[in-house]
Amino acid sequence: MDIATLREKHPDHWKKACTIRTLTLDAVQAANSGHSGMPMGMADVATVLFEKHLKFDPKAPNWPDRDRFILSAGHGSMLIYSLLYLTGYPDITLDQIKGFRQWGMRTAGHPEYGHAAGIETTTGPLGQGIANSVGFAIAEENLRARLGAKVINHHTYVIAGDGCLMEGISQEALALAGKQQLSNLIVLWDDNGITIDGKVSLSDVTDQKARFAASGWAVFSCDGHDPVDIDRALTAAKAAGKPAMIACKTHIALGSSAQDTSKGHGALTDAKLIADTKAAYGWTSAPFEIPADIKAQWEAMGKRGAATRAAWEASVAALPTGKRELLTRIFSGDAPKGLKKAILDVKKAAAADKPKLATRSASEKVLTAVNPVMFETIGGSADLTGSNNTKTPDLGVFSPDDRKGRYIYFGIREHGMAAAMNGMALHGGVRPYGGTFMCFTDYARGAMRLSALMGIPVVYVMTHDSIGLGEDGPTHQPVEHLAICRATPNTLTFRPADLVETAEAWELALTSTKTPSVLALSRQNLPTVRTSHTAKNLTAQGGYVLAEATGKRQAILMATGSEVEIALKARDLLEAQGIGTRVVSMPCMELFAAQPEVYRRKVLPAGPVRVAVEAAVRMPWDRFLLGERGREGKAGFIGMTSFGASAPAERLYKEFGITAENVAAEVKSLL
Ligand SMILES: Cc1ncc(C[n+]2csc(CCOP(=O)(O)OP(=O)(O)O)c2C)c(N)n1
Ligand SMILES: [Mg+2]
Repeated sequence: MDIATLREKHPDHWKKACTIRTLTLDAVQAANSGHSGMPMGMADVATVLFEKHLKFDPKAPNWPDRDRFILSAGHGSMLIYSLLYLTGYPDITLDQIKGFRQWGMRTAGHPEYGHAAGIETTTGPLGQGIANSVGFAIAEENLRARLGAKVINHHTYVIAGDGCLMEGISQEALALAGKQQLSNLIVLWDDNGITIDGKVSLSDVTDQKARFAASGWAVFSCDGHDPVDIDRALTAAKAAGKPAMIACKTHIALGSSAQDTSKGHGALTDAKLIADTKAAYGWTSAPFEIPADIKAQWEAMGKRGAATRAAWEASVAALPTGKRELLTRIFSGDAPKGLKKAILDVKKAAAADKPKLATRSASEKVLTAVNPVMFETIGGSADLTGSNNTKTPDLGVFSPDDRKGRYIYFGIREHGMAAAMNGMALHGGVRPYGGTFMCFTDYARGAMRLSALMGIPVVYVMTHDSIGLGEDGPTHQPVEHLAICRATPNTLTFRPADLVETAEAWELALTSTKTPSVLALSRQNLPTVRTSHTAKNLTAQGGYVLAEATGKRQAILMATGSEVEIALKARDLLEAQGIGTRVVSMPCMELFAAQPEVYRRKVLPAGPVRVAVEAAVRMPWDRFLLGERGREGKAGFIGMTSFGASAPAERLYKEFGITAENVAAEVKSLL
């Protein structure tokens, strides 16, 4: 539908949609950067969605049963900022719009979770939002089944662009959603045929509608500027009984001289272009000004959900106390009372039985104890369930036949799994964990980085954490992955040495509220090194003295995970030669670095030779070898300097020199 027809046939709608367009033009011009074209193109779709379909209440932006609105095409951030401002979300004021993209403002270049209520997830890296949405929809389905439709029953709406659909992660996400028949998930595709380099056809001939249909979706189309047609498609999509995709045919940068070109994708700042565009809209207000009657219509939209929300609150108030308290607790992120005891019991039994166990199996033991007492855990794996040991007997399997199931077969989709877990954590009420091989953190990295940036407590169960996995060879043996995880801000990377440390790491991961955790777990069996029980969680200190030197302390060995055993053996060798040697277990460098100086000094005093041993690259260790009172001439590292190789683990440790003998020799050469 062209502008003249729209203005004539739907004058009220037109004015509302143009508020988004003109606010976008004004904010981008003021910031002298940003993306004008996408909000200008999708303004009609967004207006109809908020006016007729979205269940929301700006006065209670975190209402658990609200519909979720996800702007996967995050570059069009002015679309969501306009919507939040216009409908009355308190965090986004007109000053925030005027301060678009400036220091300290909530209106960042791309929408950031935590900046303003109403922003459900951080988007900008294309494809992430649509992949998050699958997790949102899974959480909704699961909680609806387990808590009842009076408590949880809402939709997840996504606006995604050509870029989101081109990204590989979109295929992982939509295949998972199609299999799971997530009928409350609706994707609105901004089908404008344009990306940054030019026409989509420069690089893509995919029939997107056929692709979605092939993956189990219902597919619809609409004229993305005609409010009646948009409403019709949304109504049909909601009734589809499957996840639904609506191809919304739109014009990028509608009404400007840049319309339908890649120039329209970015910042339209030229004064004449903006004036001409506003003239084409019939818009006469000053920059950032909205005629009172139009603003009133937007505010009325913002009030539409208040009664529904009040009714929801009444039905929650009428729940039995236990269920109401459960609902409050799971959405608060607080761990249940039973967790502490479950962990303590595992630790106590481990110290007594001293099992020889791979830490991936240790992790399974912990989960077997924890899942029955944690309503909110949802586990899964990217087709490595038997290797990652993530499935425990009581979970059931989430599927269209069993919505109460708490285990998800994610398929071979590491990136999609990680992004879906982000979505689940953001939805709230569930606490996701999921596994793959440590080496394939690379495949999940885009979403893992966003867990950290958003500050959400997703747990990554990464098994087969070194050359110790053996015969699968260097394609599967991580060497640089611990370094990358440790280099990522706001990420806790745990590499526990035995069942006790694994239980402690899980306790920390499951009580974290703002930080994701990576558990790096061994394939191979490891002895119990924490043989005397302590109620205190020593892993919470990040590093601690596991074995003290007898006599004068001349050396400190630091190690994690499977190499703690090697460090302890090296200590025996050194002590036998009269060289007093302390062993520090360092299951979490980030937590150790966060300890007070007095504690760190106690664990790593100046003076003794320091040798770190870890079957991975040296990089993260320099902080504790050279820093923290260390000295270059007295510091050594035993680990990997190359990729691994295919052979039994024992042989690999020998060939790559990660042995107790070599650790002892390194100490002696430094003394
Ligand atoms: C993963 C990722 N790669 C590249 C970019 C840079 N980028 C931002 S928008 C964009 C083009 C997206 O095209 P489309 O989704 O069609 O948006 P439109 O131009 O229609 O607004 C690109 C390449 C990005 N944000 N994320
Ligand atoms: Mg496009």
